[in-house]
Amino acid sequence: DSVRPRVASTWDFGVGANQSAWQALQAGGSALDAVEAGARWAEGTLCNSTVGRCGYPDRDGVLTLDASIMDGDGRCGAVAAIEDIAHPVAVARAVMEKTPHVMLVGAGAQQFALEQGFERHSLLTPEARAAWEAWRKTARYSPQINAERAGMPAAARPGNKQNHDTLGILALDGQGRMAGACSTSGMAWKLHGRVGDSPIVGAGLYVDNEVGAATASGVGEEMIRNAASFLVVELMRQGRTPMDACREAIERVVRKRPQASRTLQVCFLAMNRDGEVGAFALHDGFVYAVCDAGQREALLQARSVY
Ligand code: SD4
Repeated sequence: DSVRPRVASTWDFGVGANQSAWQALQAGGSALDAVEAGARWAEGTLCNSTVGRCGYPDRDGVLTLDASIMDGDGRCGAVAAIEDIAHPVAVARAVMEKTPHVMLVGAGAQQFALEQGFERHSLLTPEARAAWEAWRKTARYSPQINAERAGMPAAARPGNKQNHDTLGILALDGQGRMAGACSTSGMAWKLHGRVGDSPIVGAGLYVDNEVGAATASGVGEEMIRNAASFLVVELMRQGRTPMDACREAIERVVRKRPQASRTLQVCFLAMNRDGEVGAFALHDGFVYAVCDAGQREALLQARSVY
């Protein structure tokens, strides 16, 4: 039987990411090419304060980006806290394919990107800088992802009331190969040097062709604490459906930190090797996009604990 290709991405902008990924598949690309194309689209197109060039900066006004990419054979690459490079997911892929390493960070990641021919651009937009300056007036350092970000009320951002927008994308291609990618500017006003879950294999992303793939969005510290995307894949390995695996991982987050879980968001998206997609979130409001030959723009609401 030939496999039915499918792509799934986090949040409402996942529809656009899926379309780019789908085009890559249709052009003969692999699942890996597809997730890179989807993440590149998000990095290059979105102006949403948490992915790529329009991301909000850290506490010191510096925009630092995290990204990872992984395929179903366990090949993976990541960059963390990289500055002034527009496509961190592509650098992550270069780390995977052109170095013996898995992750490069900060100045070293940027140096590698420049050596690979990526261009250096200042990515901080005037809007992001203005938001940072507004935040600095109070400079309350408690980056709660469910709170409206300074200067941007949730109501101004329809369809995304939870207000955190890491792109996580998963793909299955016609040969049955799986891949995933993540790209984010992390949490606004984070401490300089803070790294979230998105570039950490097993936390923000995990892919295993034998089982399936998972990715996450929300407060990355919780994903790291729980090796969460790995956990979701392992739960699928034990026979859970993608949704049940995501739900159980969310329950694990709650059990570990019941108090904190009331005020922060955690969301998982998973796909098994048959292309079945599921999701679950801690709080209401997580949406995800699914694309296959039959449906190109499906946007689904994840169930949640609260
Ligand atoms: C992080 N998981 O860096 C990311 C945050 C996120 O939109 O989802 N932001 O913790």
